[in-house]
Amino acid sequence: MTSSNNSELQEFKEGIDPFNLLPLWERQMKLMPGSHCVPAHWPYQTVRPLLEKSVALISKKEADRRVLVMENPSLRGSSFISQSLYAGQQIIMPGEVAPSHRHTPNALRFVVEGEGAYTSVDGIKMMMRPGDFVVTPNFTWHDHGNEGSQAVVWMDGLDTSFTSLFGAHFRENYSEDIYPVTHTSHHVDQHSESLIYPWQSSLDRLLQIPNSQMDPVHGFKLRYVDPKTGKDPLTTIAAFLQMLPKYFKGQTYRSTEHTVMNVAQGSCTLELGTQTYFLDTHDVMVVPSWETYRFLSKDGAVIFSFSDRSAQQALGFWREEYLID
Ligand code: GTQ
Repeated sequence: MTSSNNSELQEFKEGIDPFNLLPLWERQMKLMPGSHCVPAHWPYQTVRPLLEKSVALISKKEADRRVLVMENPSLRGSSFISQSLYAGQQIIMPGEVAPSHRHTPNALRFVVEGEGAYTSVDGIKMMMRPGDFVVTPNFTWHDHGNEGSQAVVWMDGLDTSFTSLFGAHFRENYSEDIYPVTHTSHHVDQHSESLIYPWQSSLDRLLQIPNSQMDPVHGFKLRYVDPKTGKDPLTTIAAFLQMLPKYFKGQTYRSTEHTVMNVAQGSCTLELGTQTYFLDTHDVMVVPSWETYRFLSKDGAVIFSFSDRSAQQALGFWREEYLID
């Protein structure tokens, strides 16, 4: 190609710009896996005192939901922890109520600490305990309350980024604070089935996995499945519980999903790219798409996580790779 051709081409590119056109051939080969968000870590030791402080500064009523949003450092202003996921830490004090509303995004809760709180989904009131995983399917009415004597903290996970992407974010408040309760559940029954996954039974299932089925990357890992549909509990989000045994030294791995981890018990080290993170109990970590990582754990750990794998698999995009160290 001659240089006159090159300058003609340059001129051409500039000439088409006002028509909102651009040459695909300059861009196509640059598309590859990986994401615009970055790995980030929220130690509970940092977050917990700040939640406490927010309690003193704003009432639940004023706040509606008293939540500290965990926003990805490279997506400031978006309120998202990754391009595809939202995560927040919610605190509710004894006697408080978070008023009923509904919205198109799907939501999940993972209870971090405290007893006596409930979440009510379309009138099914479910008492929650630490480690419980609770689902709020899209457009169901939900309010939360704390009838106990302790502060209760849980992590919220939502797929708000999908409703934003599709321009389909609808929300409305219920006419009263509390949606009429039709059923109260202290344990899983036919009403709450597929909405609450209690900690103890999930942990028991995890501990029953034979040693021979330990994964070299993830240790012992289970994916939550909706007992009614056999599918992921949320249309976009998959959720997991995994256990790294003591002295675990994992193999390196990457996948196209964005994962939010919450350490339920114990601690571990996460080597991610060139960085090393020490994840203590209740810490939150976000791992972006296609970042290589591996787990190490001296004392053992149980980790709850959620990711956009459900949406990616439904769309046929999801890929994973076990890397040779
Ligand atoms: O508790 O309903 O963190 O609607 C963000 C949006 C929590 C909730 C969040 C919500 C909620």
